[in-house]
Amino acid sequence: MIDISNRENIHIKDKKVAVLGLGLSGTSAAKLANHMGAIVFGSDLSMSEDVLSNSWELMNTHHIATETGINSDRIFDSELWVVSPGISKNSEIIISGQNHNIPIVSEVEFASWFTSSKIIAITGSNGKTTTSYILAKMCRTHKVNGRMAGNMGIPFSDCVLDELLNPDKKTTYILEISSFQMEFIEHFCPNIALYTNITEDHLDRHGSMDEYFDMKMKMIQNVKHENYIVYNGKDHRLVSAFKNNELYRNVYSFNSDDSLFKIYNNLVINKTKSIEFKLSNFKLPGEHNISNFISAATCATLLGIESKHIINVFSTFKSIEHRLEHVISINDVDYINDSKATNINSVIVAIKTYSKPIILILGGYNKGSDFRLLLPHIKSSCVRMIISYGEAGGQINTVLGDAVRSLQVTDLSSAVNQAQILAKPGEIVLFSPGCASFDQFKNFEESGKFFKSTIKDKKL
Ligand code: UMA
Ligand code: ADP
Repeated sequence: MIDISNRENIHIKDKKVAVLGLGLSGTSAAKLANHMGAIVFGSDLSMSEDVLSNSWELMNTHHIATETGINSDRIFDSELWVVSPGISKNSEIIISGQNHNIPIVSEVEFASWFTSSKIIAITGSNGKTTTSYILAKMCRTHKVNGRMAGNMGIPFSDCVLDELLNPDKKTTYILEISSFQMEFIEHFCPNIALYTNITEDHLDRHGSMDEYFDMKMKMIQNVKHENYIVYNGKDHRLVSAFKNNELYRNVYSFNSDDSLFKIYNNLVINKTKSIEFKLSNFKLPGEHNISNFISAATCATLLGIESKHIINVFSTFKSIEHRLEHVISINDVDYINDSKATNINSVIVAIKTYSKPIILILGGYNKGSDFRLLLPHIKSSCVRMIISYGEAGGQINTVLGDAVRSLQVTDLSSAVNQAQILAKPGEIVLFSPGCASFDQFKNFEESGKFFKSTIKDKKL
């Protein structure tokens, strides 16, 4: 077996490395392992078009052996497993790997062995992608080359391989980290770890909030005194984890009294007063996005990024697709695509953002969330009607149906149809599903694109 106990002493050259899962992460990890001289074997249970095409590329372009539609015994003839985030630590295959005493690491852990560039790791239940984009933009200066990677869709292994081929001393990784990616961490140690918030999500995989929180905390299991932790001072779980905790030395909160950035008189101001920025000048809607700007600016300040760059990003950063994205206005009805709102908290912040009457489209595949948590927020918001659809449609209708007018339909197409019929001038149709989209779509991008094209088609 490969000895992975000492990061400086890990050698994979000529060692047998199996990569489990040949989606985005697995394919990239296999290429990185191959580049490092390992004897790589890729294995994926599926025979989907994407997997077959990845497997073909690995075999034909990189001469890496793969198998699809099966995990054969060959994976046990390995000295290390690199696993994709989609494979749970509780799955049968992982348990058998552990029974064979095979060292198992996540793709992010694996990639981190081959770079010494700075890593800013961003996690939380919401705001990871938005904050990563904002921070990456702040980190594009003549001194720093901010590179985004991770859960937003760019495997870390891809970027590390690229860095090995094209070294650049200015590289700083802005890594979006999910709880799935932290299940098998050994040495991963970000220079700055940012926690946006922790609310209910992925309970179908993690089973309980405690387990989900523990996975998020694994991101800092190796931090040293010189590393920084930045956390949301309004999030009670994070406050109790970090406030006055002697385990961690360089801890900064945002959204609290002792933060580097404060909101005063409708301005965002930093401690040294080199930044004073009007809240009304931010181009992203919603209080939660101000929090995203401030948390990114806190990390940028700790990295030594000049104030002028931070201000420049404050004033120019526009929306990201699928997050409170204004699609179109038809007959004075605004259509908003928020398909990335796949948990309850993101729906709460979405409905708080608008002061016009809202027709809210909710539904899809429930990841174990409790829709009752939405009730008080629906009651105090401008939501005048809920249209629910998909696998979770019935559950949503039962839980929220008494609080507000509601209608249950089968699929997203019917939900959009009904919303278009029922919306009056001056109202908003908000697609903020609060669920995953897997029951009818491949992912949130596909459901968001479907929502947008359905509305635009109807306009013609
Ligand atoms: N597989 C097996 N055996 C199993 C389970 C899965 O072979 O027991 C195979 C599947 O057949 C599939 C492959 O593993 O072919 C998929 O691996 P994967 O699900 O890890 O998908 P990747 O394409 O590698 O994408 C992963 C992240 N996916 C998940 O966490 C589920 C992507 O996050 C991420 O963008 C990508 O790595 C690059 O880093 C997606 C996601 O949904 C967007 N993340 C969750 C979220 O944001 O809520 C956490
Ligand atoms: P993530 O990558 O954590 O899923 P995104 O930035 O992609 O986060 O946003 C996902 C959803 O959460 C969107 O609907 C967005 O409007 C909402 N959101 C963004 N930032 C925050 C935040 N700080 N707190 C709560 N919700 C947020």
